[in-house]
Amino acid sequence: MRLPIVTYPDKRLKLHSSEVVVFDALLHELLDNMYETMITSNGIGLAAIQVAHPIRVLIINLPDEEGEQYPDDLLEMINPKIIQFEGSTYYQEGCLSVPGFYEEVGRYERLRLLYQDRFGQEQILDAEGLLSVAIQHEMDHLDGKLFIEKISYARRKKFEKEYKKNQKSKS
Ligand code: QAP
Ligand code: CO
Repeated sequence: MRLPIVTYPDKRLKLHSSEVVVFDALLHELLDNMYETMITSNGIGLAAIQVAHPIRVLIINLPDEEGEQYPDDLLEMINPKIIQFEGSTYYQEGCLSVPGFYEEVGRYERLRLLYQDRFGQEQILDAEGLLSVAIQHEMDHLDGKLFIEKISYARRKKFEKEYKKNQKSKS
């Protein structure tokens, strides 16, 4: 089932998401619904809070070199924690909760993280490049942060003006 996406400036996006302690069929259903929602919205990453569930769950499905997304490449991360990071990188980010806006954001280049899979099993992962960027973007959602809060003041003001203008022309 496709779920409605919570969009900026909805205050729910500022919520701190809670740790997941129960890894049951309801969690699996949420993960499956998040996947359908992300794919049908042309997304590559989604956090549970973006579909109104304030729990520490995120999914990422990066396209391959040909730009194709495969379900086999889906990463489901529950209660992720960064245990090591190094370097820095800039990437033009977007977000399903801030449709139509893209901006350069600074991130760590490489990460090592711990997380749990849908069955509660502990996993360890080394990530770099786009995967590292996507993980940091989605993990920020778990702490109520959006990528637009990481851009410069001048760009943020420009964003707010343009975004409000677009909202008006839609309604
Ligand atoms: C987060 O972003 C991310 O504005 C995922 O009209 C950001 O899936 C991962 C999207 C940067 C890696 C690097 C945005 C779709 C999707 C839009 C997304 C839009 C339609 C964004
Ligand atoms: Co986002």
